[in-house]
Amino acid sequence: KKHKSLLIWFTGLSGSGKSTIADALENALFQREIHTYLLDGDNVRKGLNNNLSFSEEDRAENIRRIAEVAHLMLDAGLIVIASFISPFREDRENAKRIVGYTNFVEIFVNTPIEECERRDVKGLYAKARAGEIENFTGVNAPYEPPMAPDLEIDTTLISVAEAVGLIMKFIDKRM
Ligand code: GGZ
Repeated sequence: KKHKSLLIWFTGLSGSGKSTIADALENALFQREIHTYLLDGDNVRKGLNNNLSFSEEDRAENIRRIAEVAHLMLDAGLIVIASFISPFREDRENAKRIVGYTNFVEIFVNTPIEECERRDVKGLYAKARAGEIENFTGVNAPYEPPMAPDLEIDTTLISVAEAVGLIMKFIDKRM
């Protein structure tokens, strides 16, 4: 069945679980034979945006380019999933403007920083606390939470499967 293109945008701290949920969501959509593309740090910061740092200016440019690429993918009829810390409200608003407000779904993965830091999958929080990483979000760089996200998920309270269920229910109404 025909569906509307959407950009499903995950924002939250490093280690919050954004990419885990984004991966599971992509699988759920694949099961329904919906064509998706997942944009994340692994495929964007290593390629298109490999000249960008984590300064405020470069994060703004990171998000701007991602939104422009997503806009092209929406033209192609895809459901685009984006998983980026995207800590600045202004940058997220810019992304919404670029793709069109009605095409944008904002999901705030609001896992407490204590839990993100406890997980520390890549050891980055420890390095940041030791002063070895500058501008690390949540440690020595800010995170501005969304004021009115479409959905808010705390991975200490619900499972990945439950999170995907909530998102599927929400986007069903928007597709
Ligand atoms: C935040 C950093 C930093 C700094 C490297 N601050 O857990 P990860 O490793 O895999 O996810 C983080 C990723 C964040 O890139 P984004 O493109 O999502 O950031 S933004 O939207 O703010 O532009 C982390 C790693 O890159 N990383 N240095 N200083 N995260």
